[in-house]
Amino acid sequence: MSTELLKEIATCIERGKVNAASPYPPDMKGKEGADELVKKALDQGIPASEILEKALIVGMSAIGQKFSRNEVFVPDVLMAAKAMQAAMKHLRPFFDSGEAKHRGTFIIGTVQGDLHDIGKNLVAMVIEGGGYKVVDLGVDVSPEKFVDAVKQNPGASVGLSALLTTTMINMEKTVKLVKEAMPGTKVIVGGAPLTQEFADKIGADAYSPDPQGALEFLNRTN
Ligand code: B1M
Repeated sequence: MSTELLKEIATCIERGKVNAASPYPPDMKGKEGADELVKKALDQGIPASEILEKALIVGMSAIGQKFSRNEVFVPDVLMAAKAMQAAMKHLRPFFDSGEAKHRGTFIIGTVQGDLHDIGKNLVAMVIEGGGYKVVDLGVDVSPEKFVDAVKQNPGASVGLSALLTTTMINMEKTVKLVKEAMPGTKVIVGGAPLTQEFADKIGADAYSPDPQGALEFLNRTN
């Protein structure tokens, strides 16, 4: 019974079915969505961590992998993220109170001078859907602000996003200062102009061209 409900929630996340009122996707019109089903699961006594692990992560991972394979596109991931936010609204209190545990903490931001945040937000949502606490520092984030966040969240991993060839060079200073302030901190970088070669050159621990790769890196290192 609970397995069926968790499967249904995973499908809602993957397909971007937010709630019963949402007409999207058309073939699920009129059916309950992530919002109602997660509440139902909690009312049935299913622990928040189990709902996260066996439903939200499953759904987000499925859409993330399809996005990596170019089988779905940005709007599909945005709808999945919307469904996930509706689900997380019910689960977040359990994580905030410490009753349920995150897999780790991920600090993310778009680097100094850069205002592009669509890709960064997608990465943040997939990582949150992967069971991590996400500290989103926003856009135009200075190296010092990343360092402060790392000091406030010991053990966290850091993600840097850049969309401009003129701002990707700001990543190098951020990687250097973060690693000086908190040696051992894992830093992953991404964004359209980046390459593995560039990531290696600036001393980042990893590069990913997409959100799923960033999540897989965190799962390997946390
Ligand atoms: Co700008 N812009 N833009 N822009 N913009 C680009 C990036 C550009 C390629 C357009 C072009 O000229 N063809 C060009 C950069 C050229 C270059 O540097 N080589 C450019 C420019 C020049 C500029 C301005 C300088 C324009 C001007 O004012 N003269 C200016 C700069 C402002 C600033 O940042 N200081 C500017 C402004 C803007 C808007 C504000 C209008 C808007 C941003 C709105 C916003 O983000 N809220 C904007 C947009 C929308 C774009 C394009 C059209 C789309 C970017 C986007 O959102 N893509 C872009 C052209 C293009 O890409 N076609 C362009 C969709 C998004 C899902 O993809 O961000 O790549 P992306 O993220 C991907 C991956 O890269 C990866 O995962 C995501 C999902 O797959 N990823 C990570 C991203 N971060 C990651 C981190 C990870 C892992 C993976 O780990 C931590």
